[in-house]
Amino acid sequence: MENRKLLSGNQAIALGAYEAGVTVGTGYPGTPSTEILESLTSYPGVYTEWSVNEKVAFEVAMGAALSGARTLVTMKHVGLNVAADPLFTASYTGIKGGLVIVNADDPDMHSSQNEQDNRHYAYAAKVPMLEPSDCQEAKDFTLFAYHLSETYDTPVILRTVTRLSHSLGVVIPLDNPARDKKIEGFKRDIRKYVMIPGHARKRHIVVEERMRKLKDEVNTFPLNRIELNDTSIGFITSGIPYTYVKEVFPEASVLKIGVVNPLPEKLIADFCRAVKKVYIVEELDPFFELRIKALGFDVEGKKYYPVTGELSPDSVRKPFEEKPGFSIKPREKGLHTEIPLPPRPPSLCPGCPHREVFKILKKHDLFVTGDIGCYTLGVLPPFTSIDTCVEMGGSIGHVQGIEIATSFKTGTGGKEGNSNTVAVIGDSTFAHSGITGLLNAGYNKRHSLIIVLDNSTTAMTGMQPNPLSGERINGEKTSRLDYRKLGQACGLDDNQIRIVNAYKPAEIEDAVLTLLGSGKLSLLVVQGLCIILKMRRKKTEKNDG
Ligand SMILES: Cc1ncc(C[n+]2csc(CCOP(=O)(O)OP(=O)(O)O)c2C)c(N)n1
Repeated sequence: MENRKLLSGNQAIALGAYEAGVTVGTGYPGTPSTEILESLTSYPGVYTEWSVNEKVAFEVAMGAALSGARTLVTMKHVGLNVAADPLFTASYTGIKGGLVIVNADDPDMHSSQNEQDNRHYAYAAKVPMLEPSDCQEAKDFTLFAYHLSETYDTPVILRTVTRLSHSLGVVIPLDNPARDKKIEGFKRDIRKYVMIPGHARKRHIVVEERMRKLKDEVNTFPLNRIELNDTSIGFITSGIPYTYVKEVFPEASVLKIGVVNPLPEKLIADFCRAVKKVYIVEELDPFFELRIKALGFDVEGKKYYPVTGELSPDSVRKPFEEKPGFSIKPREKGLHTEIPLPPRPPSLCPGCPHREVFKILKKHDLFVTGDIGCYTLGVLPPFTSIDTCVEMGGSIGHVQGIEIATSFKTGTGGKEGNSNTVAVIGDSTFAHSGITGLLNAGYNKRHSLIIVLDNSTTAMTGMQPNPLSGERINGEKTSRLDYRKLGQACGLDDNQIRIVNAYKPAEIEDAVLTLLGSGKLSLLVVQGLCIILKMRRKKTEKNDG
């Protein structure tokens, strides 16, 4: 009893990683995954870092894994797009120390720009993917993921979703976790680690053999299980939807899938033969449904359930409410459902230092290619001054494309700038993937104005430090990126780089108009500490003093 803990899904994953003997944890913040690495940082004997982006996080974790350390790398679903390049080839090289990637999907887009279903990545990259349903499983599956990773010499993806990452549940920790893995250090093995075509062709065969072997053995893994009850109706499901199915149909038969890739085909066949009518309950894409239909089974799923948004006990119940012919009925609605909450639309904080910039951009009716962060909220009234927002770092590429196309419209064929469009990006996003855009602009002789709204933190995801903060994940002091040197190194003239105080609107306005009017590639950095961080620091100082 005493040993029980109440943990979020994210904290449970961190505990699982600690119990598995992880010594290196990397990641880039992103809701709903952020708290995993923050939690792992509190354990002794573990190195953690916020890397500058997910690709680098993956690479650092992979280097450590190839040296024999057990490693964890965390990111949100769109982060895996950034890290996909190393992921696909890490599947070929294999790992040495266990390498587990936590990928947090966000059905219903609570705080994301899209709703992609990352189960497709596991299939495409040919790596195993596990999906827990509750906090205890989040920990247990993490432990199992390391076993799988080292047994099969492969990276393993652990998929969570917002509902699991952020829900609280009881978790029983191990009494004496064996954190005794010896780290051998890196050993040369060029046929395995240097993926020139001659080596990679052979490694691809290894990958296919590994997946074939796993495909057989996965049928016996305890993570997949048949719960045979009433055989008139059965559900194949996984993750959070499993809990909805159990709540609504406690008497139905269920195949709970814990290993999403590769699928336990024998178990699926056994289940489909044992149960009269099988429904697939899965959020987002018909990932299971298409594969199970391809096995020749007449199952139904997306006929009743949407490919957008989250499911809920109510939405799982709905198609069955008036469906006759089954010996079991959905359980009555509980009291807890459908509590209407008042809408809480987001807005820029009242004291945000960067409100002034948006006022100026609006006043001069400029087009603004935007990026992802708190400042995206500049799209909303009263500012309404963001015109694009697609992905992290995108603003700097978009402004260049607009400049090029516009110059064709005006007849200068890419030779001249565009005086009415600017890019706006935050400091963490600039470090993540904006710098390469700036380098591209310098190299390709562009003329745009790029504005970095620097608040010294990654505010949107909860104040994680970044290369513009001067501190690391554990509070340790470190270097801070020098915008001026960077701008010069990317080909900007020194007088095209201005760094101004966010609380001096006249200076900001002058800089915007002068730099834009110069028709040359320019960098304007507007600096003002995030108001929430400022207040937090004041509070800590007060408490300390
Ligand atoms: C590829 C990717 N990784 C992570 C995220 C999550 N995320 C959204 S905004 C943001 C960074 C915001 O920080 P910053 O650019 O400094 O702007 P601020 O919120 O501080 O204004 C992050 C990490 C994302 N949307 N996409």
